[in-house]
Amino acid sequence: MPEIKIALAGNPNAGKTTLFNHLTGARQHVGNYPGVTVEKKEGFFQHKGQEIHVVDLPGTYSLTAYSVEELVARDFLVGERPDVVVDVVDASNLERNLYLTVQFLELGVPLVLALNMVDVARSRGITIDTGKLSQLLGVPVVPIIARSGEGVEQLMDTVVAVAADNKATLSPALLRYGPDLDPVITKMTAIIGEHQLLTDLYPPRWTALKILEDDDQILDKIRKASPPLADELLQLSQTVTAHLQQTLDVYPEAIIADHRYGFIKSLLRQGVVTRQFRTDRLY
Ligand code: GDP
Ligand code: K
Ligand code: MG
Repeated sequence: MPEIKIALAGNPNAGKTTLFNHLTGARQHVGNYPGVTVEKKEGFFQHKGQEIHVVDLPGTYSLTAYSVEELVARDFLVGERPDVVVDVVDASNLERNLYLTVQFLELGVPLVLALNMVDVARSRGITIDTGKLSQLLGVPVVPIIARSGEGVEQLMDTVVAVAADNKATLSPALLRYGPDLDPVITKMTAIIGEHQLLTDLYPPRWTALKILEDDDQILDKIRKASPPLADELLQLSQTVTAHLQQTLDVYPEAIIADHRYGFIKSLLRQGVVTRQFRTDRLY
């Protein structure tokens, strides 16, 4: 295969840079993303003869338009289309880290989960069933210890396999957002899909969610593409927002976040995580 391009993404302190350094050694270059002062680290390495170009993305907890790091990360993913996104997840903080994972799934990027810091999780008595987690998320999960390099070879075997498999791309996850939002999301998604609004960049359902989250960057792009459709979509968003404000005193963002956490909680409850009581450390 010609060179493949991968991105390391994940929460701050999940171990992205440790993994990046392990992979690239001295073959790395530090610059900035165009127009912003966010550091961009890129590097090259070979895995079993396959040349790989790797970018260490800024750490983020979400993919909103509220911070420059989050904008840089998502613009890179939709603009540069890496062959594989390696989501570096802190195994000792699984629930919080998966909040970003869910958003990658909704964005429909080709994902491999690097379940990092399994040594830390283990020392806290946490065991994670990676097979089960993989099955429930629908993406490969590979346990690693970035600091020692354990598991990194298996991770790269998986990354190369996913890059070779075009089927892995663009099957965005379908989370439910409850009786208030689901109907309007369906309606907006249909309008966006029918008129192919920003569909070269985002899955229609993702764009609909961003409009409901009042995402300035996406709203601007839609206005530029079609002012009448922007009006129509904003109207739908404003109507449901007013209703939610009146009945529950919340904004759609809060409902969306609640449902993402609900999805993760129910997933983790299905036997993914086992906790062992360490009586030796309690007393
Ligand atoms: P980043 O913010 O995602 O780039 O995270 P870093 O690579 O800077 O890692 C954050 C901290 O976690 C550093 O102190 C690393 O040495 C440590 N770290 C990274 N991976 C592991 C691991 O697998 N096990 C342990 N115990 N520590 C790790
Ligand atoms: K850091
Ligand atoms: Mg880092």
